Amino acid sequence: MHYEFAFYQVRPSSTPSVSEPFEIASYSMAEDCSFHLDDRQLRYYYPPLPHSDLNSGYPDKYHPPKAGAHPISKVKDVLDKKHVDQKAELITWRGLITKIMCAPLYPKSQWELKLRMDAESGTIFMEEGESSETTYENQDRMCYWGYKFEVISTLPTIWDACSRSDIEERDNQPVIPDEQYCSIVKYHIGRTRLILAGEVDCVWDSKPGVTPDSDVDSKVNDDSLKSQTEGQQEENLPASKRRKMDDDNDSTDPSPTVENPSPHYCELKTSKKQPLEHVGMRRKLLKFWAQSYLLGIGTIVIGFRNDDGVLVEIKELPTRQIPNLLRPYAKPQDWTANRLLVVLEQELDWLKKCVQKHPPNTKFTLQYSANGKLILRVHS
Ligand code: UBG
Ligand code: MG
Ligand code: MG
Repeated sequence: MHYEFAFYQVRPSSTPSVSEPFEIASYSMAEDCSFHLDDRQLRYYYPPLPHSDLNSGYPDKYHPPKAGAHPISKVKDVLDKKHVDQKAELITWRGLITKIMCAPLYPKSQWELKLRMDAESGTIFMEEGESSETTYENQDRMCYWGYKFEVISTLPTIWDACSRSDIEERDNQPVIPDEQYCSIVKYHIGRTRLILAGEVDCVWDSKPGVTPDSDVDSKVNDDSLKSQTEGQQEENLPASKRRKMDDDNDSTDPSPTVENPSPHYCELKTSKKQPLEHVGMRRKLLKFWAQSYLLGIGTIVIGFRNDDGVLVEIKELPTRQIPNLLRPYAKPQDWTANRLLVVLEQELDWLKKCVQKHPPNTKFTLQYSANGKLILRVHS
């Protein structure tokens, strides 16, 4: 049995109401793939040297990603450990909602996601299914360029607290994509209440509530999810972090009294520079916008490179400006930010309606395979 959602059948509609994504928790993942309930992997933006060569250190200093797609149960574990309220209709990775939202932009792509509704909470969990990502020529090196840009554009703490070598030796640092800092946000898109988790490359200025001292403390304390009990974890945390966890204990909804860090975050991207008249460039910028918009990230920094992987320009853009930037170039048939949001609202409504027709814990796969349709397959 299956259900279909066709993009060409999406009814024109006004842009859905979307609340501000509010961070309810954050965590770090270390190179050994252990999860930590702190900000040890949080990085700070500081522009790289102009004309940096993104090939530098390849392959000697490259530790290629080995974690694989992360199960969504990791996010549930973090929220459980932090005693954060998990009331939501859908809990998933930000990257998967980006995939669903941007599917009409990439009619030739193919992917598969797995869904299941939890019997107790009624929440739908969605995670990566069978990967059918096709590889392309030079892919490993081009992925490296992206990761390398992140290393040469960030610092381990705010600039004031950095040593001269922290700043000047960035080009000699190893490139370890499995080290990640992740933010978990809660908000609604149209009629759907979501919790999304995603990787955040760095903060643009500073993260509210994190001082250089508390940052250093958290790097010393090891409150790994893997190796410690919850009580031990809280004891090990610096006072500033314990207070934050107590706040989380009490929260049923994001607290309006704590400043939301999300708008302070910054996404780093690399791209070959092409004019905005070029449809591929407009599509890419729209995908950059969607990925950051979904996690409430305030700024996107794009390192434009030439064909040889040398930076030619760095562009710092407020996320919300990207749709305006694209507007003068849009052709009538183009998908726009607003149209993608309309599609996403209806996709989410459709998904919820279909899943709720079946008993909890029924397994589903959501497939996209180059036919302008999403297909939700029901497995008994
Ligand atoms: P997205 O999709 O918004 O991407 C955010 C960032 O996650 C990207 O930054 C990449 O740095 C990383 N990422 C996304 N997709 C992949 C990928 N296919 N391979 C490697 N990195 C990726 N994360 C790891 O840390 N190590 C892995 O080995 C790894 N393998 C993955 C394999 C597959 C098939 C998929 C679908 C994802 C994989 N991921 C891996 C990503 C994680 O499962 C998870 O999605 C991520 O931790 C955070 O989720 P989102 O932020 O929602 O992911 O966009 O600047 O290139 P950038
Ligand atoms: Mg990244
Ligand atoms: Mg990035």
